[in-house]
Amino acid sequence: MTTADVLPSTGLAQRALDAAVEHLMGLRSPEGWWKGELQTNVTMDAEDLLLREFLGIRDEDETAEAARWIRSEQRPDGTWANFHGGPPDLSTTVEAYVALRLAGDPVDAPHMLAAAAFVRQAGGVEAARVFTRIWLALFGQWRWEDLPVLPPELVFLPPWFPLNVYDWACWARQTIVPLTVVSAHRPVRPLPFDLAELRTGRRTRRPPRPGWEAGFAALDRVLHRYEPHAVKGLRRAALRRAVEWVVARQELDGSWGGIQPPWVYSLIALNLSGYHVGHPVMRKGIRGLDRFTVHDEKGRRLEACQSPVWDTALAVNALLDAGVAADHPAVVGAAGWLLSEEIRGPGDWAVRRPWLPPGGWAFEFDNDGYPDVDDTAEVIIALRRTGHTGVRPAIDRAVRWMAGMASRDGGFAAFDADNTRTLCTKLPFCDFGAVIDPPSADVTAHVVEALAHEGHAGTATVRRAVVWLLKAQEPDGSWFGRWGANHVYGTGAVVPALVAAGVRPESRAVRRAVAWLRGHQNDDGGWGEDLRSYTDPSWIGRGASTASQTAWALLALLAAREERSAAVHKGVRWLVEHQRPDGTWDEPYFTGTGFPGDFYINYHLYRLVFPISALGRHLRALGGTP
Ligand code: R01
Repeated sequence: MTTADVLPSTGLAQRALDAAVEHLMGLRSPEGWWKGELQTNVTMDAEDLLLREFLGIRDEDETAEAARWIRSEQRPDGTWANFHGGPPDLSTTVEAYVALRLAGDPVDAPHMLAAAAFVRQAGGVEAARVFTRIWLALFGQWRWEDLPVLPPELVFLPPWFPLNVYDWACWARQTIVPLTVVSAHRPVRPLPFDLAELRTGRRTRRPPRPGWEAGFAALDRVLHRYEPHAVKGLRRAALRRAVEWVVARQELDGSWGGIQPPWVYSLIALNLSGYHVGHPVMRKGIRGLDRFTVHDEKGRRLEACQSPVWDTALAVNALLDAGVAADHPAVVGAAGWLLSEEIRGPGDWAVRRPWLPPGGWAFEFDNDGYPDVDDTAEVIIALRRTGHTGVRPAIDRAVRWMAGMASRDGGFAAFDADNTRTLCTKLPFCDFGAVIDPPSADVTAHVVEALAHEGHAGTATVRRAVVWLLKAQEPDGSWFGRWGANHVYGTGAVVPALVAAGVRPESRAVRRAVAWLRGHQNDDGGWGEDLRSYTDPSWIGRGASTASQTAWALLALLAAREERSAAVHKGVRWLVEHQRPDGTWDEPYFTGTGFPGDFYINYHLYRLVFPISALGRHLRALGGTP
């Protein structure tokens, strides 16, 4: 087959690009930012109802709307998954079922019988994750005695002591501190019904592995015996300190960390600590949830988090890749808005980097205590490319902050430096999600790309990061994707970064990556990687083609100077042929990763911004426009 056989005329690619750009322009907010929905799973919606029930503020209309959404996500077998097309998830199904019971769905309705049957067959609530059983304990449906102990005295451990709160990833830290308060109170606010139909009476959890896990299991038994006798003065002081820690971290929008788990557990912890629902802190927290609520024809649902800074940076980069002029009002408006979002104050990151002046950007509208390296890198790239005057001081502060966030091994993580204490992962409490924030290839790649654009390719920071990336390359030539699915995302991030830093497209590392991408292109010309690849290696690089993953593969191949290859032309053709008449793409599959194995995200803008970047760079490489 010759290249000409698979070459979609550049005219078709250009038309697809123009339509996509027009669609993206139409999604711009009046303030200049972009924000696509951040879709996750129904635990968000179930827990929202449970939170409101616990606080005594649950509203029947809200409940009915949330229940409508939850029912619409149930599959024919009665189960719920954590991502589109995913396997049934026990904990998610338990939580969705409890929420529907709260909404009044009868236990003998077919959809409820099917859900309960699956729960029992999968081991019952006894086998559900710790978070799910905490929700049940709040309502007297699980014994607090049968949950791992998490003492609030944790907040007294100094930052050098193992398992102190700064050893935890920021998202876990902000979740755990309020939960220590909640579990010290052991509250029970009964439900008007029982959940006997979800129990098996069996203990099905795997016994702790010898070593740390077994040690912690023994420690947990000791703590359980200590709990009723907790030294009163110490316990009171610990609770006071934990509550102060939580209150000090509420954001302007009422959230905690801009993410749902710390938010709901902080509201519960404060309520148990004497904060009435009418207290200003509580009111702001509860009202803030409204801004994270989406209403449409399928009902009412909550975003786990919001991504305006991330989406705006990606949108600006996409528009510039498409050849939109830097003085276009959309680019000017976005740059101005991004500048207004710069973080100038301290945050928890300073515990590990106390000498480092602040700077950078967070992912959300309001998460001023938690700028992240990934967003900072993408915003630096976007602002620099606008060439606007006035962006320089913010970029300079961001570059200094970001470079200072290198971990000891030379790689970069999302929120903290040297957050690598694997001991945290061994606690019986930690059966869900990532609880530490070690360096990853995708974040390190974004930093390398940003610093290379800034002319820092020769600095020790970038050289060490490049070495880190080269060492992290998998034997098959790909890179693991921590925050996007999966090796296609990692490889799509690393190859452009290496080339930007001066690694030659002909180098062995880049050639091996190109070979991996070629070897995993689908017959239809696209790329896709199923989220099951995180738990089952046979899925690595395999899955139904999606627009965002096809674009990531193309971005790597284009950086590797493969613009005239059959692989690129077939990939471009996939994008052209699968575009909707309105200029965007359908993408039911989730391609974003919150926590490998446990928590996934469908970023609704990914299907649009990444194809725009890929088509734009493709056309530029072929020497047409722009
Ligand atoms: C969660 C949870 O809901 C959640 C929500 C969002 C994130 C973290 C970082 C970034 C930024 C984006 C989203 N970038 C590093 C990535 C860019 C692509 C993480 C988690 C669920 C359960 C628990 C998130 Br426990 C805690 C949080």
